[in-house]
Amino acid sequence: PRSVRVAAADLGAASGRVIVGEVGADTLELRECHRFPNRPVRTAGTLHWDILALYQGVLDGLREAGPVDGIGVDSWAVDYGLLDAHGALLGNPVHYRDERTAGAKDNLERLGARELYATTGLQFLPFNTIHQLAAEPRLALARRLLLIPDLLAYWLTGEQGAEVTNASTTQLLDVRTRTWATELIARTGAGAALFPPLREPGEVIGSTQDGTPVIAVGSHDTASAVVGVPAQGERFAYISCGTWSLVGVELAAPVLTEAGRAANFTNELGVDGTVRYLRNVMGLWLLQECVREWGADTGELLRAAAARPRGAVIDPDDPVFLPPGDMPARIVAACERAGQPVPTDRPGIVRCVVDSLADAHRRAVEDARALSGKVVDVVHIVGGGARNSLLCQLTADACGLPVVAGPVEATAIGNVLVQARALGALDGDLTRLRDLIRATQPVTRYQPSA
Ligand code: LRH
Repeated sequence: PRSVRVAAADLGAASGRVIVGEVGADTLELRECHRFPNRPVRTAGTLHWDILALYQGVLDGLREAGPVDGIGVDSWAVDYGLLDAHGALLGNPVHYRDERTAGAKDNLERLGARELYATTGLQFLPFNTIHQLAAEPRLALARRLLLIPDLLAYWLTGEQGAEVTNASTTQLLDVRTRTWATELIARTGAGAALFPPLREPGEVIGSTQDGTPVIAVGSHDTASAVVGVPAQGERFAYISCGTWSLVGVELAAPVLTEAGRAANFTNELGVDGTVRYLRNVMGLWLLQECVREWGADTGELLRAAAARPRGAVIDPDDPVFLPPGDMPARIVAACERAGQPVPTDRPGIVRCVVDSLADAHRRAVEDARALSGKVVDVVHIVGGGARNSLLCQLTADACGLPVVAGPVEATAIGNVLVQARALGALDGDLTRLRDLIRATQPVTRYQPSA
């Protein structure tokens, strides 16, 4: 097997990056070429993604990367661009945190919550694509819907398609067959032709103008992050911890039980035919929004919070925390509503956020074990949250399990490795890819304190 050099474009809710990975049979080296902010823009009351700025950021990063053997794109899930009959974009993609999905619960009841779960296996989140489409004024003008990474791949190659791991987050996919749920799509009023042919990670999408192949990866960032978990064996849970904490286990087949639906557990599709059985926990969004409001330094806040005792604990998954803005005040109000001691300063609020997240991590890990029957001996934390030593230690304590933290760039690593395998630099299954990550990337271990 030869070694390859590939570029991973990874767009998160807070920032985007292009990372070059050099991969051989026993080597994995990463270099960040470019990082750029992702700043949503509100116009005429609607919150949008600045998609052209993000695409420009990807192009700048690819230029910086120089010649590569492949390019892979991943991003956050559920959001999309609509194209007209000429393939032109119909307006800026709307942000999943926009309030247009206020009627999502009604839409869920209209479609039948149980039936929807039986087909799609997806937890209720108000911003699932299926609910966004119910509030989509441009639908009648649209000929194609492309999810964000598919839209960027289309601009790079001219080819339209839907990568399956991300398509599974639309709630319009049949989780058992990994194909579009055509009957369900018909019931939403959207035409079947809106949805392009599906592709699996590892397929070549097309090539850029200069002839570089663009390769489908787990284009849902969380799918790539789970590939990037440096686990040994099967008995692990993962927390992909960034703006969201995605907490769950990897399974060979979906779990479509009523208990799982009631616990709001989701069956998202993973790379190599796997299922990501997980729950969305609100994640570092709570902290990011406090930091944005205060204009403060995250590291200093966390050090100050670590010196405080455990105080107020709230439910971080309360939908009141979903929209942007005014986060410290909303956290204080939640403490009051819950009859908790009310934090009076910034370190107190941060401590409350971190304790609340650690508890939510524990609930999700316990539910994942109980609902799937999977044995869990260790919890892996990957993504930006792996840097947050207070959160990692409190999660180990809450779960009563060792936590292995890192890599921070697990998503880009998953993206890089799926490309490298498709190009022939590696062979084997996810275990083989994870062995390589374990052999090359440092991690930090946290033991639960008694
Ligand atoms: C994390 C993520 C998550 C989705 C959310 C919309 O970036 O992709 O898995 O639920 O964004």
